[in-house]
Amino acid sequence: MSVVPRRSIDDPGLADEFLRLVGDGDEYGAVEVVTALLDDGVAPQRIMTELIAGTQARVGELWAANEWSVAREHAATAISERALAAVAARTNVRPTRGRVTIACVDGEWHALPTRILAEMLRLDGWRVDFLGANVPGPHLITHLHQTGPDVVALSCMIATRLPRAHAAITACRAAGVPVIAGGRGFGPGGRYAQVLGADAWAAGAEEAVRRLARNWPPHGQDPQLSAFLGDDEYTYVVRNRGQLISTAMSRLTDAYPAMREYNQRQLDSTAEDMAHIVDFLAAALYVSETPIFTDFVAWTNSVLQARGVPAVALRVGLDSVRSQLRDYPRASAILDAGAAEIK
Ligand code: B12
Repeated sequence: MSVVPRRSIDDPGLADEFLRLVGDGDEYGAVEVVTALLDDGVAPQRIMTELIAGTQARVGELWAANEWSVAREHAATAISERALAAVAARTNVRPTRGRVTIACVDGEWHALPTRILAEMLRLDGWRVDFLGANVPGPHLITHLHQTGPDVVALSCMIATRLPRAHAAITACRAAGVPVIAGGRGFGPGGRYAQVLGADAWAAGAEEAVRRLARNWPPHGQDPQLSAFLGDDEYTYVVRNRGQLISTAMSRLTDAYPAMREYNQRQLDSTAEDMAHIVDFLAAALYVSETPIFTDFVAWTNSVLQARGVPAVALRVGLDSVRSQLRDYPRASAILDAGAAEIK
């Protein structure tokens, strides 16, 4: 009789093996690993939060360090999704708790973290309506009216989506459904979630499971509800987004002559970076939190440096937006704080 070695999630080398499988596009291999772990009695929750989520974080680091291409990251994520689906297919828990709607805010494409959350809540006995990526606010509200959930779990992984998250949170609460927020877009410790009026925040799926199992809905102090936090500076930046980006692009070409040699792909990605500068600035103005912008600049600086782009290019990019916003003191101060991040 052959003895198949038992697999433990704590095996040294397992995380590297799984990373290699997703990085090589080995879908069957990745599914075999998670299936073998389930066969050996490893809790599905641990496979999802430790192995799959942990691997995705490493995928992100490899992409940011320019070691993996965007295509390799996309392929790896698709395989992680497949492995997650294989784990979910092996579990079957009858709902014993309430009903939860899970959605990514408008313009938010990071669906995998919410998929993990969905499976974790299902395993804890929730009936889950998983709406996935990029859910426009009005459609979310229609869904709530049709299904009557006890809670909405709203994800925002990128801070640029915070104004939309605020609109969604406000609309859900106005429809009488409390909101738990999550995702790194809500900032360290979820501090922006509180500013935007969410009823609760959780750092990850495990914490969300615990949070929703106890004392839900929350009976704490009602956070202040306001439909809109933007001021005239925020409104100006959002209304003139296209103009700010295109003017910045032409000023950038004058100030940074190396750009004249750029091919179309390089020009496109520079335009994308300029768009991010404007969008993160708008989010920082909306929430009145400079760190939203400074964290983004520090992160962009490291990503660009990993790709051999000199720091001066980002500095010039910030200047070319700032010179258009001289009459806007809050925006200028945020841009200055961003520039100070570029070492
Ligand atoms: C895969 C991926 C993508 C894929 C997503 C595909 C998909 N189907 O999900 C695609 C290609 C679409 C993508 C696009 C972008 N991405 Co991306 N992406 C990632 C990556 C590599 C993995 C994401 C993931 O699955 N993580 C695994 C999960 C499980 O990790 P987690 O965050 O710990 O998840 C927990 C919590 O977030 C929490 N949670 C999440 N939502 C909610 C909701 C509730 C209610 C609760 C309670 C909890 C909760 O629970 C989760 C489970 O425990 C991350 C890197 C990373 N470290 O995460 C970057 C990352 C998130 N992306 C990033 C960026 C910048 C982008 C882009 C802007 C890139 C670009 N230049 O276009 C775009 C933005 C698209 C958009 N508007 O949404 C940055 C964000 C940095 C920042 N400044 O905030 C990251 C961190 C990469 C990096 N290392 O820098 N991305």
